[in-house]
Amino acid sequence: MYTEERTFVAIKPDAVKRGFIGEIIARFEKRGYKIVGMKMLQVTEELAAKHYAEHLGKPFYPELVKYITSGPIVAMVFQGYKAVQGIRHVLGATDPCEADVGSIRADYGQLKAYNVIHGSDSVESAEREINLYFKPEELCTNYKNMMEIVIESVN
Ligand code: IDP
Ligand code: MG
Repeated sequence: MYTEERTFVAIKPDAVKRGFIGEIIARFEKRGYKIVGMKMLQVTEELAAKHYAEHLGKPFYPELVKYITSGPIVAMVFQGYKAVQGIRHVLGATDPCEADVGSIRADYGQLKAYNVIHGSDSVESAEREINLYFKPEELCTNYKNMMEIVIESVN
């Protein structure tokens, strides 16, 4: 009845350096998404090239690779009902100037080139990105989060 999806989210290096890891994760937790994977890592140029392969050749590509490799990121997998679409909405539009007020990119960002956070744009992209950043054994589903408990309690 409630079909759950998984999506990949990365807190980008600018937000890590500015000290917003906790605030950003709290927004997803409050909404009820279940964290099934989380780690801090330094993205290599090789990993950046795989992650952003669709943008190779675009004018902003060199700056994008420089940005995502400029310091550690926090990589996460969230699970929940319509998680891909719902999390993209919490992120806001790619350009913080166009993002809805209250979204992460609007609240923490200013420039399209340094837009704070990444989230998968489809279920297919999510699967590809999760597999790029996580091994299957790094994903934990063997606990219930508050949203699952709420849904169970009313069914
Ligand atoms: P998305 O992150 O909202 O899915 P994409 O179009 O997939 O947006 O672009 C990937 C990332 O590349 C963006 O999050 C942003 O960091 C960067 N980017 C996209 N378009 C531009 C641009 O026009 N100038 C500079 N950076 C850009
Ligand atoms: Mg994208």
